[in-house]
Amino acid sequence: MQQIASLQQAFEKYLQARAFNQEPQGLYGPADYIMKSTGKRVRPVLAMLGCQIFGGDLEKGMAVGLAVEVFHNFSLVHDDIMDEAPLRRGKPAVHTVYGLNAGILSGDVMLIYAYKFLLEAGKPEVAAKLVEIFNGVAIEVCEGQQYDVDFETREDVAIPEYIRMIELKTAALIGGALQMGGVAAQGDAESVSALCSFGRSIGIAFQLQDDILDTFGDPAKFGKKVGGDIAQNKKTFLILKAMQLAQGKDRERLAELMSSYPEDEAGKIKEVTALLRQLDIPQWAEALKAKYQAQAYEALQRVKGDEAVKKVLWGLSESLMQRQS
Ligand code: GRG
Repeated sequence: MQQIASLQQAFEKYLQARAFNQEPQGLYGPADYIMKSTGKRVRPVLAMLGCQIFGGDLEKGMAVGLAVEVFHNFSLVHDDIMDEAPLRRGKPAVHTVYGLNAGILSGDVMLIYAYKFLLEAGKPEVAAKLVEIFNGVAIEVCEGQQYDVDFETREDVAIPEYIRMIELKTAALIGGALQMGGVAAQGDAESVSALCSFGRSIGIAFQLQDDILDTFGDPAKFGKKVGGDIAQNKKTFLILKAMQLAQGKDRERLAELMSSYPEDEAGKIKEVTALLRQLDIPQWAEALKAKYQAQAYEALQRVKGDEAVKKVLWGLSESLMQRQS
């Protein structure tokens, strides 16, 4: 999609002029490493489109986008530490290269820079509103992360609880990127709120796709270890639905595997994945994604803004639902 590629390029240029090639290297090196690894830049593009829908200046959308992308990358650094994940975006994770302490401190400074960049996105009254939204989102992301951790050792997680968790952990920031782009452009409150709802629904579907890729993705494309969620006993939708559908011995075996850390991790991943396929879990996950995609479409219809930009946004959301990385 040409429009998206040119927004990504504009953002890369904007980013290069700002973050994080500076001293001391021990602090900024890891931040520079993660920011330069090739993410999809979904959130900055959403912030830019959220701004453009209301006729806002692209520069403001990029400022919001930079804050959001730095925050997102900070959260990835800390998430990989917490999950002991070795890979991110097809490369060794920050803590693998630089160590734990560097990952923690670099992540911390990135969070502070996210605020610094956000304050540059508008005049003081707009910046104050942006910070207020950003604080709400950051708190939600922290809460979602904690639920995610809690769920690893719980055996009674219900699907609506899981959906709420991913809304906090992932969708809040996707909705927030669009909302803050809209606020930077001083869009009308009702439409900005509908845009945020659109982003939240897309964000839930986006995380469901992430869950699908984590188990069924192509290791060469995904950029993270495939099967990581299973290894870690994450109670994703895939597992929760399988626990609902499985019967008898299969159900017992699934529960046993998803509450243990056997030495043969690869064997566990293989066995759980086969059980999920047998229960048609990929189709169930696709159907749930489609439900949130439909909710998103309904919310986008309520946004009063540039129809051409709305079309681009819809195209982007459709391509994200099919993504392989
Ligand atoms: C908010 C203070 C504070 C702390 C953060 C570590 C943590 C608490 C939260 C983790 C949140 C997290 C990592 C959620 C996962 C979101 C997700 C789906 C990431 C993958 O996003 P993509 O596919 O990644 O957009 P790229 O690599 O393209 O940027």
